[in-house]
Amino acid sequence: MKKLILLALTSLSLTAMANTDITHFVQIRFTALDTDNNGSLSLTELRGTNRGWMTKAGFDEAKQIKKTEDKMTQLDTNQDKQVSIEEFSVLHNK
Ligand SMILES: [Ca+2]
Ligand SMILES: [Ca+2]
Repeated sequence: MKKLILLALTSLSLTAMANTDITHFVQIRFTALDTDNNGSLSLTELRGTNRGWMTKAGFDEAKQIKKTEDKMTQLDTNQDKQVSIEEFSVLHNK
């Protein structure tokens, strides 16, 4: 019985987490990618987000770089060649 309550509580708090704070999730993800901790993502740092699935998809090096540059252009709304957390969060707010 105790175990059941605990389980119910756990799933409740998980649901709450998923609903409340996308921003928190973005923050964690952003910080993980921002390897030089300057508060924005460079093309190289952004490439880290894409390398995994692109390699899996069988894209070669040149195609991966091109795709990452496209992504950068798409996200970098103020065109300073850096993706800020605000720009990055657009990805997760769709
Ligand atoms: Ca950075
Ligand atoms: Ca920017």
